[in-house]
Amino acid sequence: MGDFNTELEEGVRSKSKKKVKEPSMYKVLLLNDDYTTMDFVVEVLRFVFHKSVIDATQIMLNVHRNGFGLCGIFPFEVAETKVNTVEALARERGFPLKCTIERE
Ligand code: TYC
Repeated sequence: MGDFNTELEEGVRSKSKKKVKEPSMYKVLLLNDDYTTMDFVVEVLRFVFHKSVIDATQIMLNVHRNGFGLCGIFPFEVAETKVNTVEALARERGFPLKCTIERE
């Protein structure tokens, strides 16, 4: 029964459909500091956020000039994992680089 759209199920499905919400999405923002190197920030944007060199450089400069910049928008757990990965990589290299999560 499950996958077939019988008349009986259709009623049930349309009623329950309204309750199913898309997961909330979260922005991952990178924060500026005076110590992390520009090269390291570009590497992080390339490897953690899969940005091209051109996009990664643009985002890094945006953060450097404006204090913060958008790396991407993800479901909460993905956003949280990316923040943890960025901060762990930065710690390993002795950089104070920080990210935050903001609900979209
Ligand atoms: N402001 C840093 C510097 O001048 C570069 C930098 C850019 C640091 C972006 C963090 O998220 C950042 N070396």
